Amino acid sequence: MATTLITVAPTGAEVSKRDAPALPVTLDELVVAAKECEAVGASVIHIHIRDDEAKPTLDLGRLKETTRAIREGTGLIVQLSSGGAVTDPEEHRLAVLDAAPDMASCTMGTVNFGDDVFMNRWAFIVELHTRMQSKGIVPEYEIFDLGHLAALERLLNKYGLPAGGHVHVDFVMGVPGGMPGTVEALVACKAALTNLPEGTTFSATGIGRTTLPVLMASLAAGGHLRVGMEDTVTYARSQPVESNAQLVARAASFARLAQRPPMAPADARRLLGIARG
Ligand code: KMH
Ligand code: ZN
Repeated sequence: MATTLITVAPTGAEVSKRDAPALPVTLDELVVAAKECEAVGASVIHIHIRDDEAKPTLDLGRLKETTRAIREGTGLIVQLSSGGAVTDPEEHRLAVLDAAPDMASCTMGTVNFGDDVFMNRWAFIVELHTRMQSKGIVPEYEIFDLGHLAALERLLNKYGLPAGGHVHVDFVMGVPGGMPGTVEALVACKAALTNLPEGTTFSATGIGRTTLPVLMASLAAGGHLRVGMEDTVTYARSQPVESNAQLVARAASFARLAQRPPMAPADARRLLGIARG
């Protein structure tokens, strides 16, 4: 039976603990959230970490400690964010790879990001992709706009397949400045995958109120899912998210209804080409 890869993005770099008290910001909170999310159907965790003041950080020591703790406490695939916060310099974002995660995100182009700019120059993308190839880290290519898929085609044609040989992309939809979180945009992205290697898989996430339409559209289109408090802190109108597991459990229920139940981490490793068992 076909299954659904569910990625949880529990923290992100933008939401503040004050605005969302359930946001996991300490290592202990993150490990608890990871265990709860694994229990209800997640197989990948997309990680941003915070410092002692709950501000986003790319501190390498903390990233290594976090990677170790999630591996000790769960069977989840550890995907570190190389995107960080919009203020993070490129060298710090590249250094994330030195924490030796199973996966790292790799955003395929610059995008307006609310009032900010999330900068991803071509030369930076190439550096990230080729360093991941040499370190055996599997990328998840983050697609904020249709043109990012054309950039990915160019990247793979010029620099070859990623570590593990499998291409997996994540459509991040509904960011103010990126593509909208609509069925039409998702269908356009899916159509553009025909220019990428055969077998390319996709997941999708909708920011804020686009969470549910994007989730349902992705399932209907044969895609996988990403959910979490990085992307939405509202479960329903006037109802704050209680935990990341609440969002994963809802995604898993939709996936079961679609006859594509959650994928086990071991199957996700095989699909994504991750060597570590
Ligand atoms: N926080 C955003 C600026 C990623 O994790 O790779 C970038 C982001 C993408 O979240
Ligand atoms: Zn992220």
